[in-house]
Amino acid sequence: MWSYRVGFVIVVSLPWALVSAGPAGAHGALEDPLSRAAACGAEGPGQAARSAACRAAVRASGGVLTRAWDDLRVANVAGRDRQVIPDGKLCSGGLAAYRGLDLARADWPATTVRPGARFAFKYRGTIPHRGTFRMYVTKQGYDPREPLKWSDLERKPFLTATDPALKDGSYTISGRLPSRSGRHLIYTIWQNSDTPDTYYSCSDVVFRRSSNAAAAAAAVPRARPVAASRQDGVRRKDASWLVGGSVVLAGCAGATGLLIKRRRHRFER
Ligand SMILES: [Cu+2]
Repeated sequence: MWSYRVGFVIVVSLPWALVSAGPAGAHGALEDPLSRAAACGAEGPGQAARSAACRAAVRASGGVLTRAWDDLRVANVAGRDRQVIPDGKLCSGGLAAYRGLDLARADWPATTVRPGARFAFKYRGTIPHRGTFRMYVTKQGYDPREPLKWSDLERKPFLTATDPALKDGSYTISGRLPSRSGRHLIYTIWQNSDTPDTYYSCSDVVFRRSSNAAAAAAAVPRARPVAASRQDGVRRKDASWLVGGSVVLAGCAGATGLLIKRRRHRFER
């Protein structure tokens, strides 16, 4: 009977342990077109993460940006983004821990895209939520060397999606890119409906008409590196725990951790 109970505890708590083996407090960011946070975070594509812009951003922000690139969220905004998030701080959501993302520079890792083309936007969901995505583009004449202001963005989103499907760990939002030329910024707002949080993402893009766009885009690795590495990270940790032989301990700790995390996630701030 006793061993039956132990077995039950292991079976029930192991999946929880796997979930909580992932990084604490993690939720998402735009990965295609690559956002600044996803580029510069611990799991960003190497070339982008090593860029001068990312190094400067990490220096300015401290460790949080690297560790928690997918946790850029502000509670209780409830659609009042323009009132709550100050001009010049759009990319950090006004959060000091992410201030490096606001650096006004023209060399952020950028994804080359074709104006007006169909595009499958991918938003990595490290912890799934319900909610609405709104994507804005900068007006023609945008200057990346100036701090980003609300007035730099078009008033209306060029694309919105509510509860898009989560596939292979990413929300895919199919739509059409706006018509622009040169370097621009796509600003993504993800307003949750199942938490009080709103997430903010800045993606640098270069609109180019020529079909050489694909070659130029290769300068920045696309979605896969971000998407794959987190999964792998979780599995590796999980395996080492098993090898370590502390399955029961891990299960119980995991279950407790998940409960605590769930509570924190729902009620913090
Ligand atoms: Cu979350």
